[in-house]
Amino acid sequence: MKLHIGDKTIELVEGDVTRQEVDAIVNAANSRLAGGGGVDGAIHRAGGPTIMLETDAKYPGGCPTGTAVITGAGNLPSKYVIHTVGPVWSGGGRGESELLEAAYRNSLELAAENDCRSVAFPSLSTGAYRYPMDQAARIAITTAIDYLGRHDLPELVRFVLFGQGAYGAFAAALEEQG
Ligand code: AR6
Repeated sequence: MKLHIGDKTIELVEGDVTRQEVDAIVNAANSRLAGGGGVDGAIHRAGGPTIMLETDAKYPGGCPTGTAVITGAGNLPSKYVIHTVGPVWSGGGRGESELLEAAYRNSLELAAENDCRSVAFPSLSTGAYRYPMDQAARIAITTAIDYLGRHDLPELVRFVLFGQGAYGAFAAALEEQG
């Protein structure tokens, strides 16, 4: 499923973010950049040890929730991995929506600064961090639409959703906005 915004595109696919041939893929990391399960585990497994060596060397202080950092992509087909940290869901009253929006926005900004034309995101915060999928999908889609409408890069944002539930939530959010 696709939405065109001028000459920009938002695309939804079901699949594995580590397999995407785009300029940058986004990692759903933790604030210590310590690696973990879910997308983070898959990226470090498929990309190899150079990614963690680079985060350790360049970002020893980690990456606070809502911010993003960039590294090379090791053995992955993309050029870069953008590591961002979404919020842990704790009921919605602790600034979770603003932090999730910031994680998407700062990742898009970092992609643009690094001349990335195409970026693939997983659904941030909706696994181990338990953010409700429907609400997270709406934030992801509205933030991407807003960003693409106001900037030259990236030109393509692809959301790579794991399973039909995630795909359905993002498709509903895209239809709501499209
Ligand atoms: N491709 C696309 N989506 C995936 C993939 C994949 N290969 N693997 C899982 N998902 P999570 P979070 C989906 O837990 O909630 C880690 O341990 C998954 O179904 O990866 O932001 C980190 O180190 C879910 O919908 O990220 C952190 O400690 C979504 O991606 C913590 O988990 C995000 O799930 C971050 O938690």
